[in-house]
Amino acid sequence: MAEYIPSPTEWVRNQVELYESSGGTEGTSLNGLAVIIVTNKGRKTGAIRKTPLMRVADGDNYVLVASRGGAPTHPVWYYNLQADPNVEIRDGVDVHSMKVREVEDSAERQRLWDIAVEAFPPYQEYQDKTDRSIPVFIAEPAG
Ligand code: F42
Repeated sequence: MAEYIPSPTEWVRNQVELYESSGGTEGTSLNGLAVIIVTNKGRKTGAIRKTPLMRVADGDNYVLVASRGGAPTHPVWYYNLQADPNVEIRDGVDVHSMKVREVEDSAERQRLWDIAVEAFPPYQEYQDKTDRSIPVFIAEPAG
């Protein structure tokens, strides 16, 4: 069983800890907006990594936005998902096995981007402040 390595960012690590230790009944939001936790595999360490993201649902799918607050570089979990698309998504008390793919088609990306900005308007501000094209993944049930 791979080991879990917590985020080095304290507020993130603390949110994961509260969310998971409460079985998804606490720590499930940020500024009143729903948060999910994406469990992914470290592409270098093979470790279990847990990444909270804003909850953006598209039917049974989730839209994962690698915004990192509009930083000039991608969050490193982006590379984890590229290396291993098999993730678990905790959405409140529910945990789903899912498979992610980066959205390349521009029409699909625009549709999903609009849904994401509707759910969390700051995404647009983040995109406006960086030349980096913020990657969008769609997570679909692993079937
Ligand atoms: N981040 C977003 O990008 N989008 C969101 O919608 C979002 C919402 C959100 C809500 C609540 C919350 O608490 C946090 C939220 N975040 C959101 C922040 C998000 O959870 C991440 O903290 C942030 O995106 C940065 O991701 P990161 O993967 O770059 O984190 C860094 C700080 C990190 O964990 N670095 C580790 C370290 O030791 O420096 C390494 C992590 C890692 O995965 N290492 C890989 C491995 O093998 O283990 C190697 C990765 C590589 O290739 O280098």
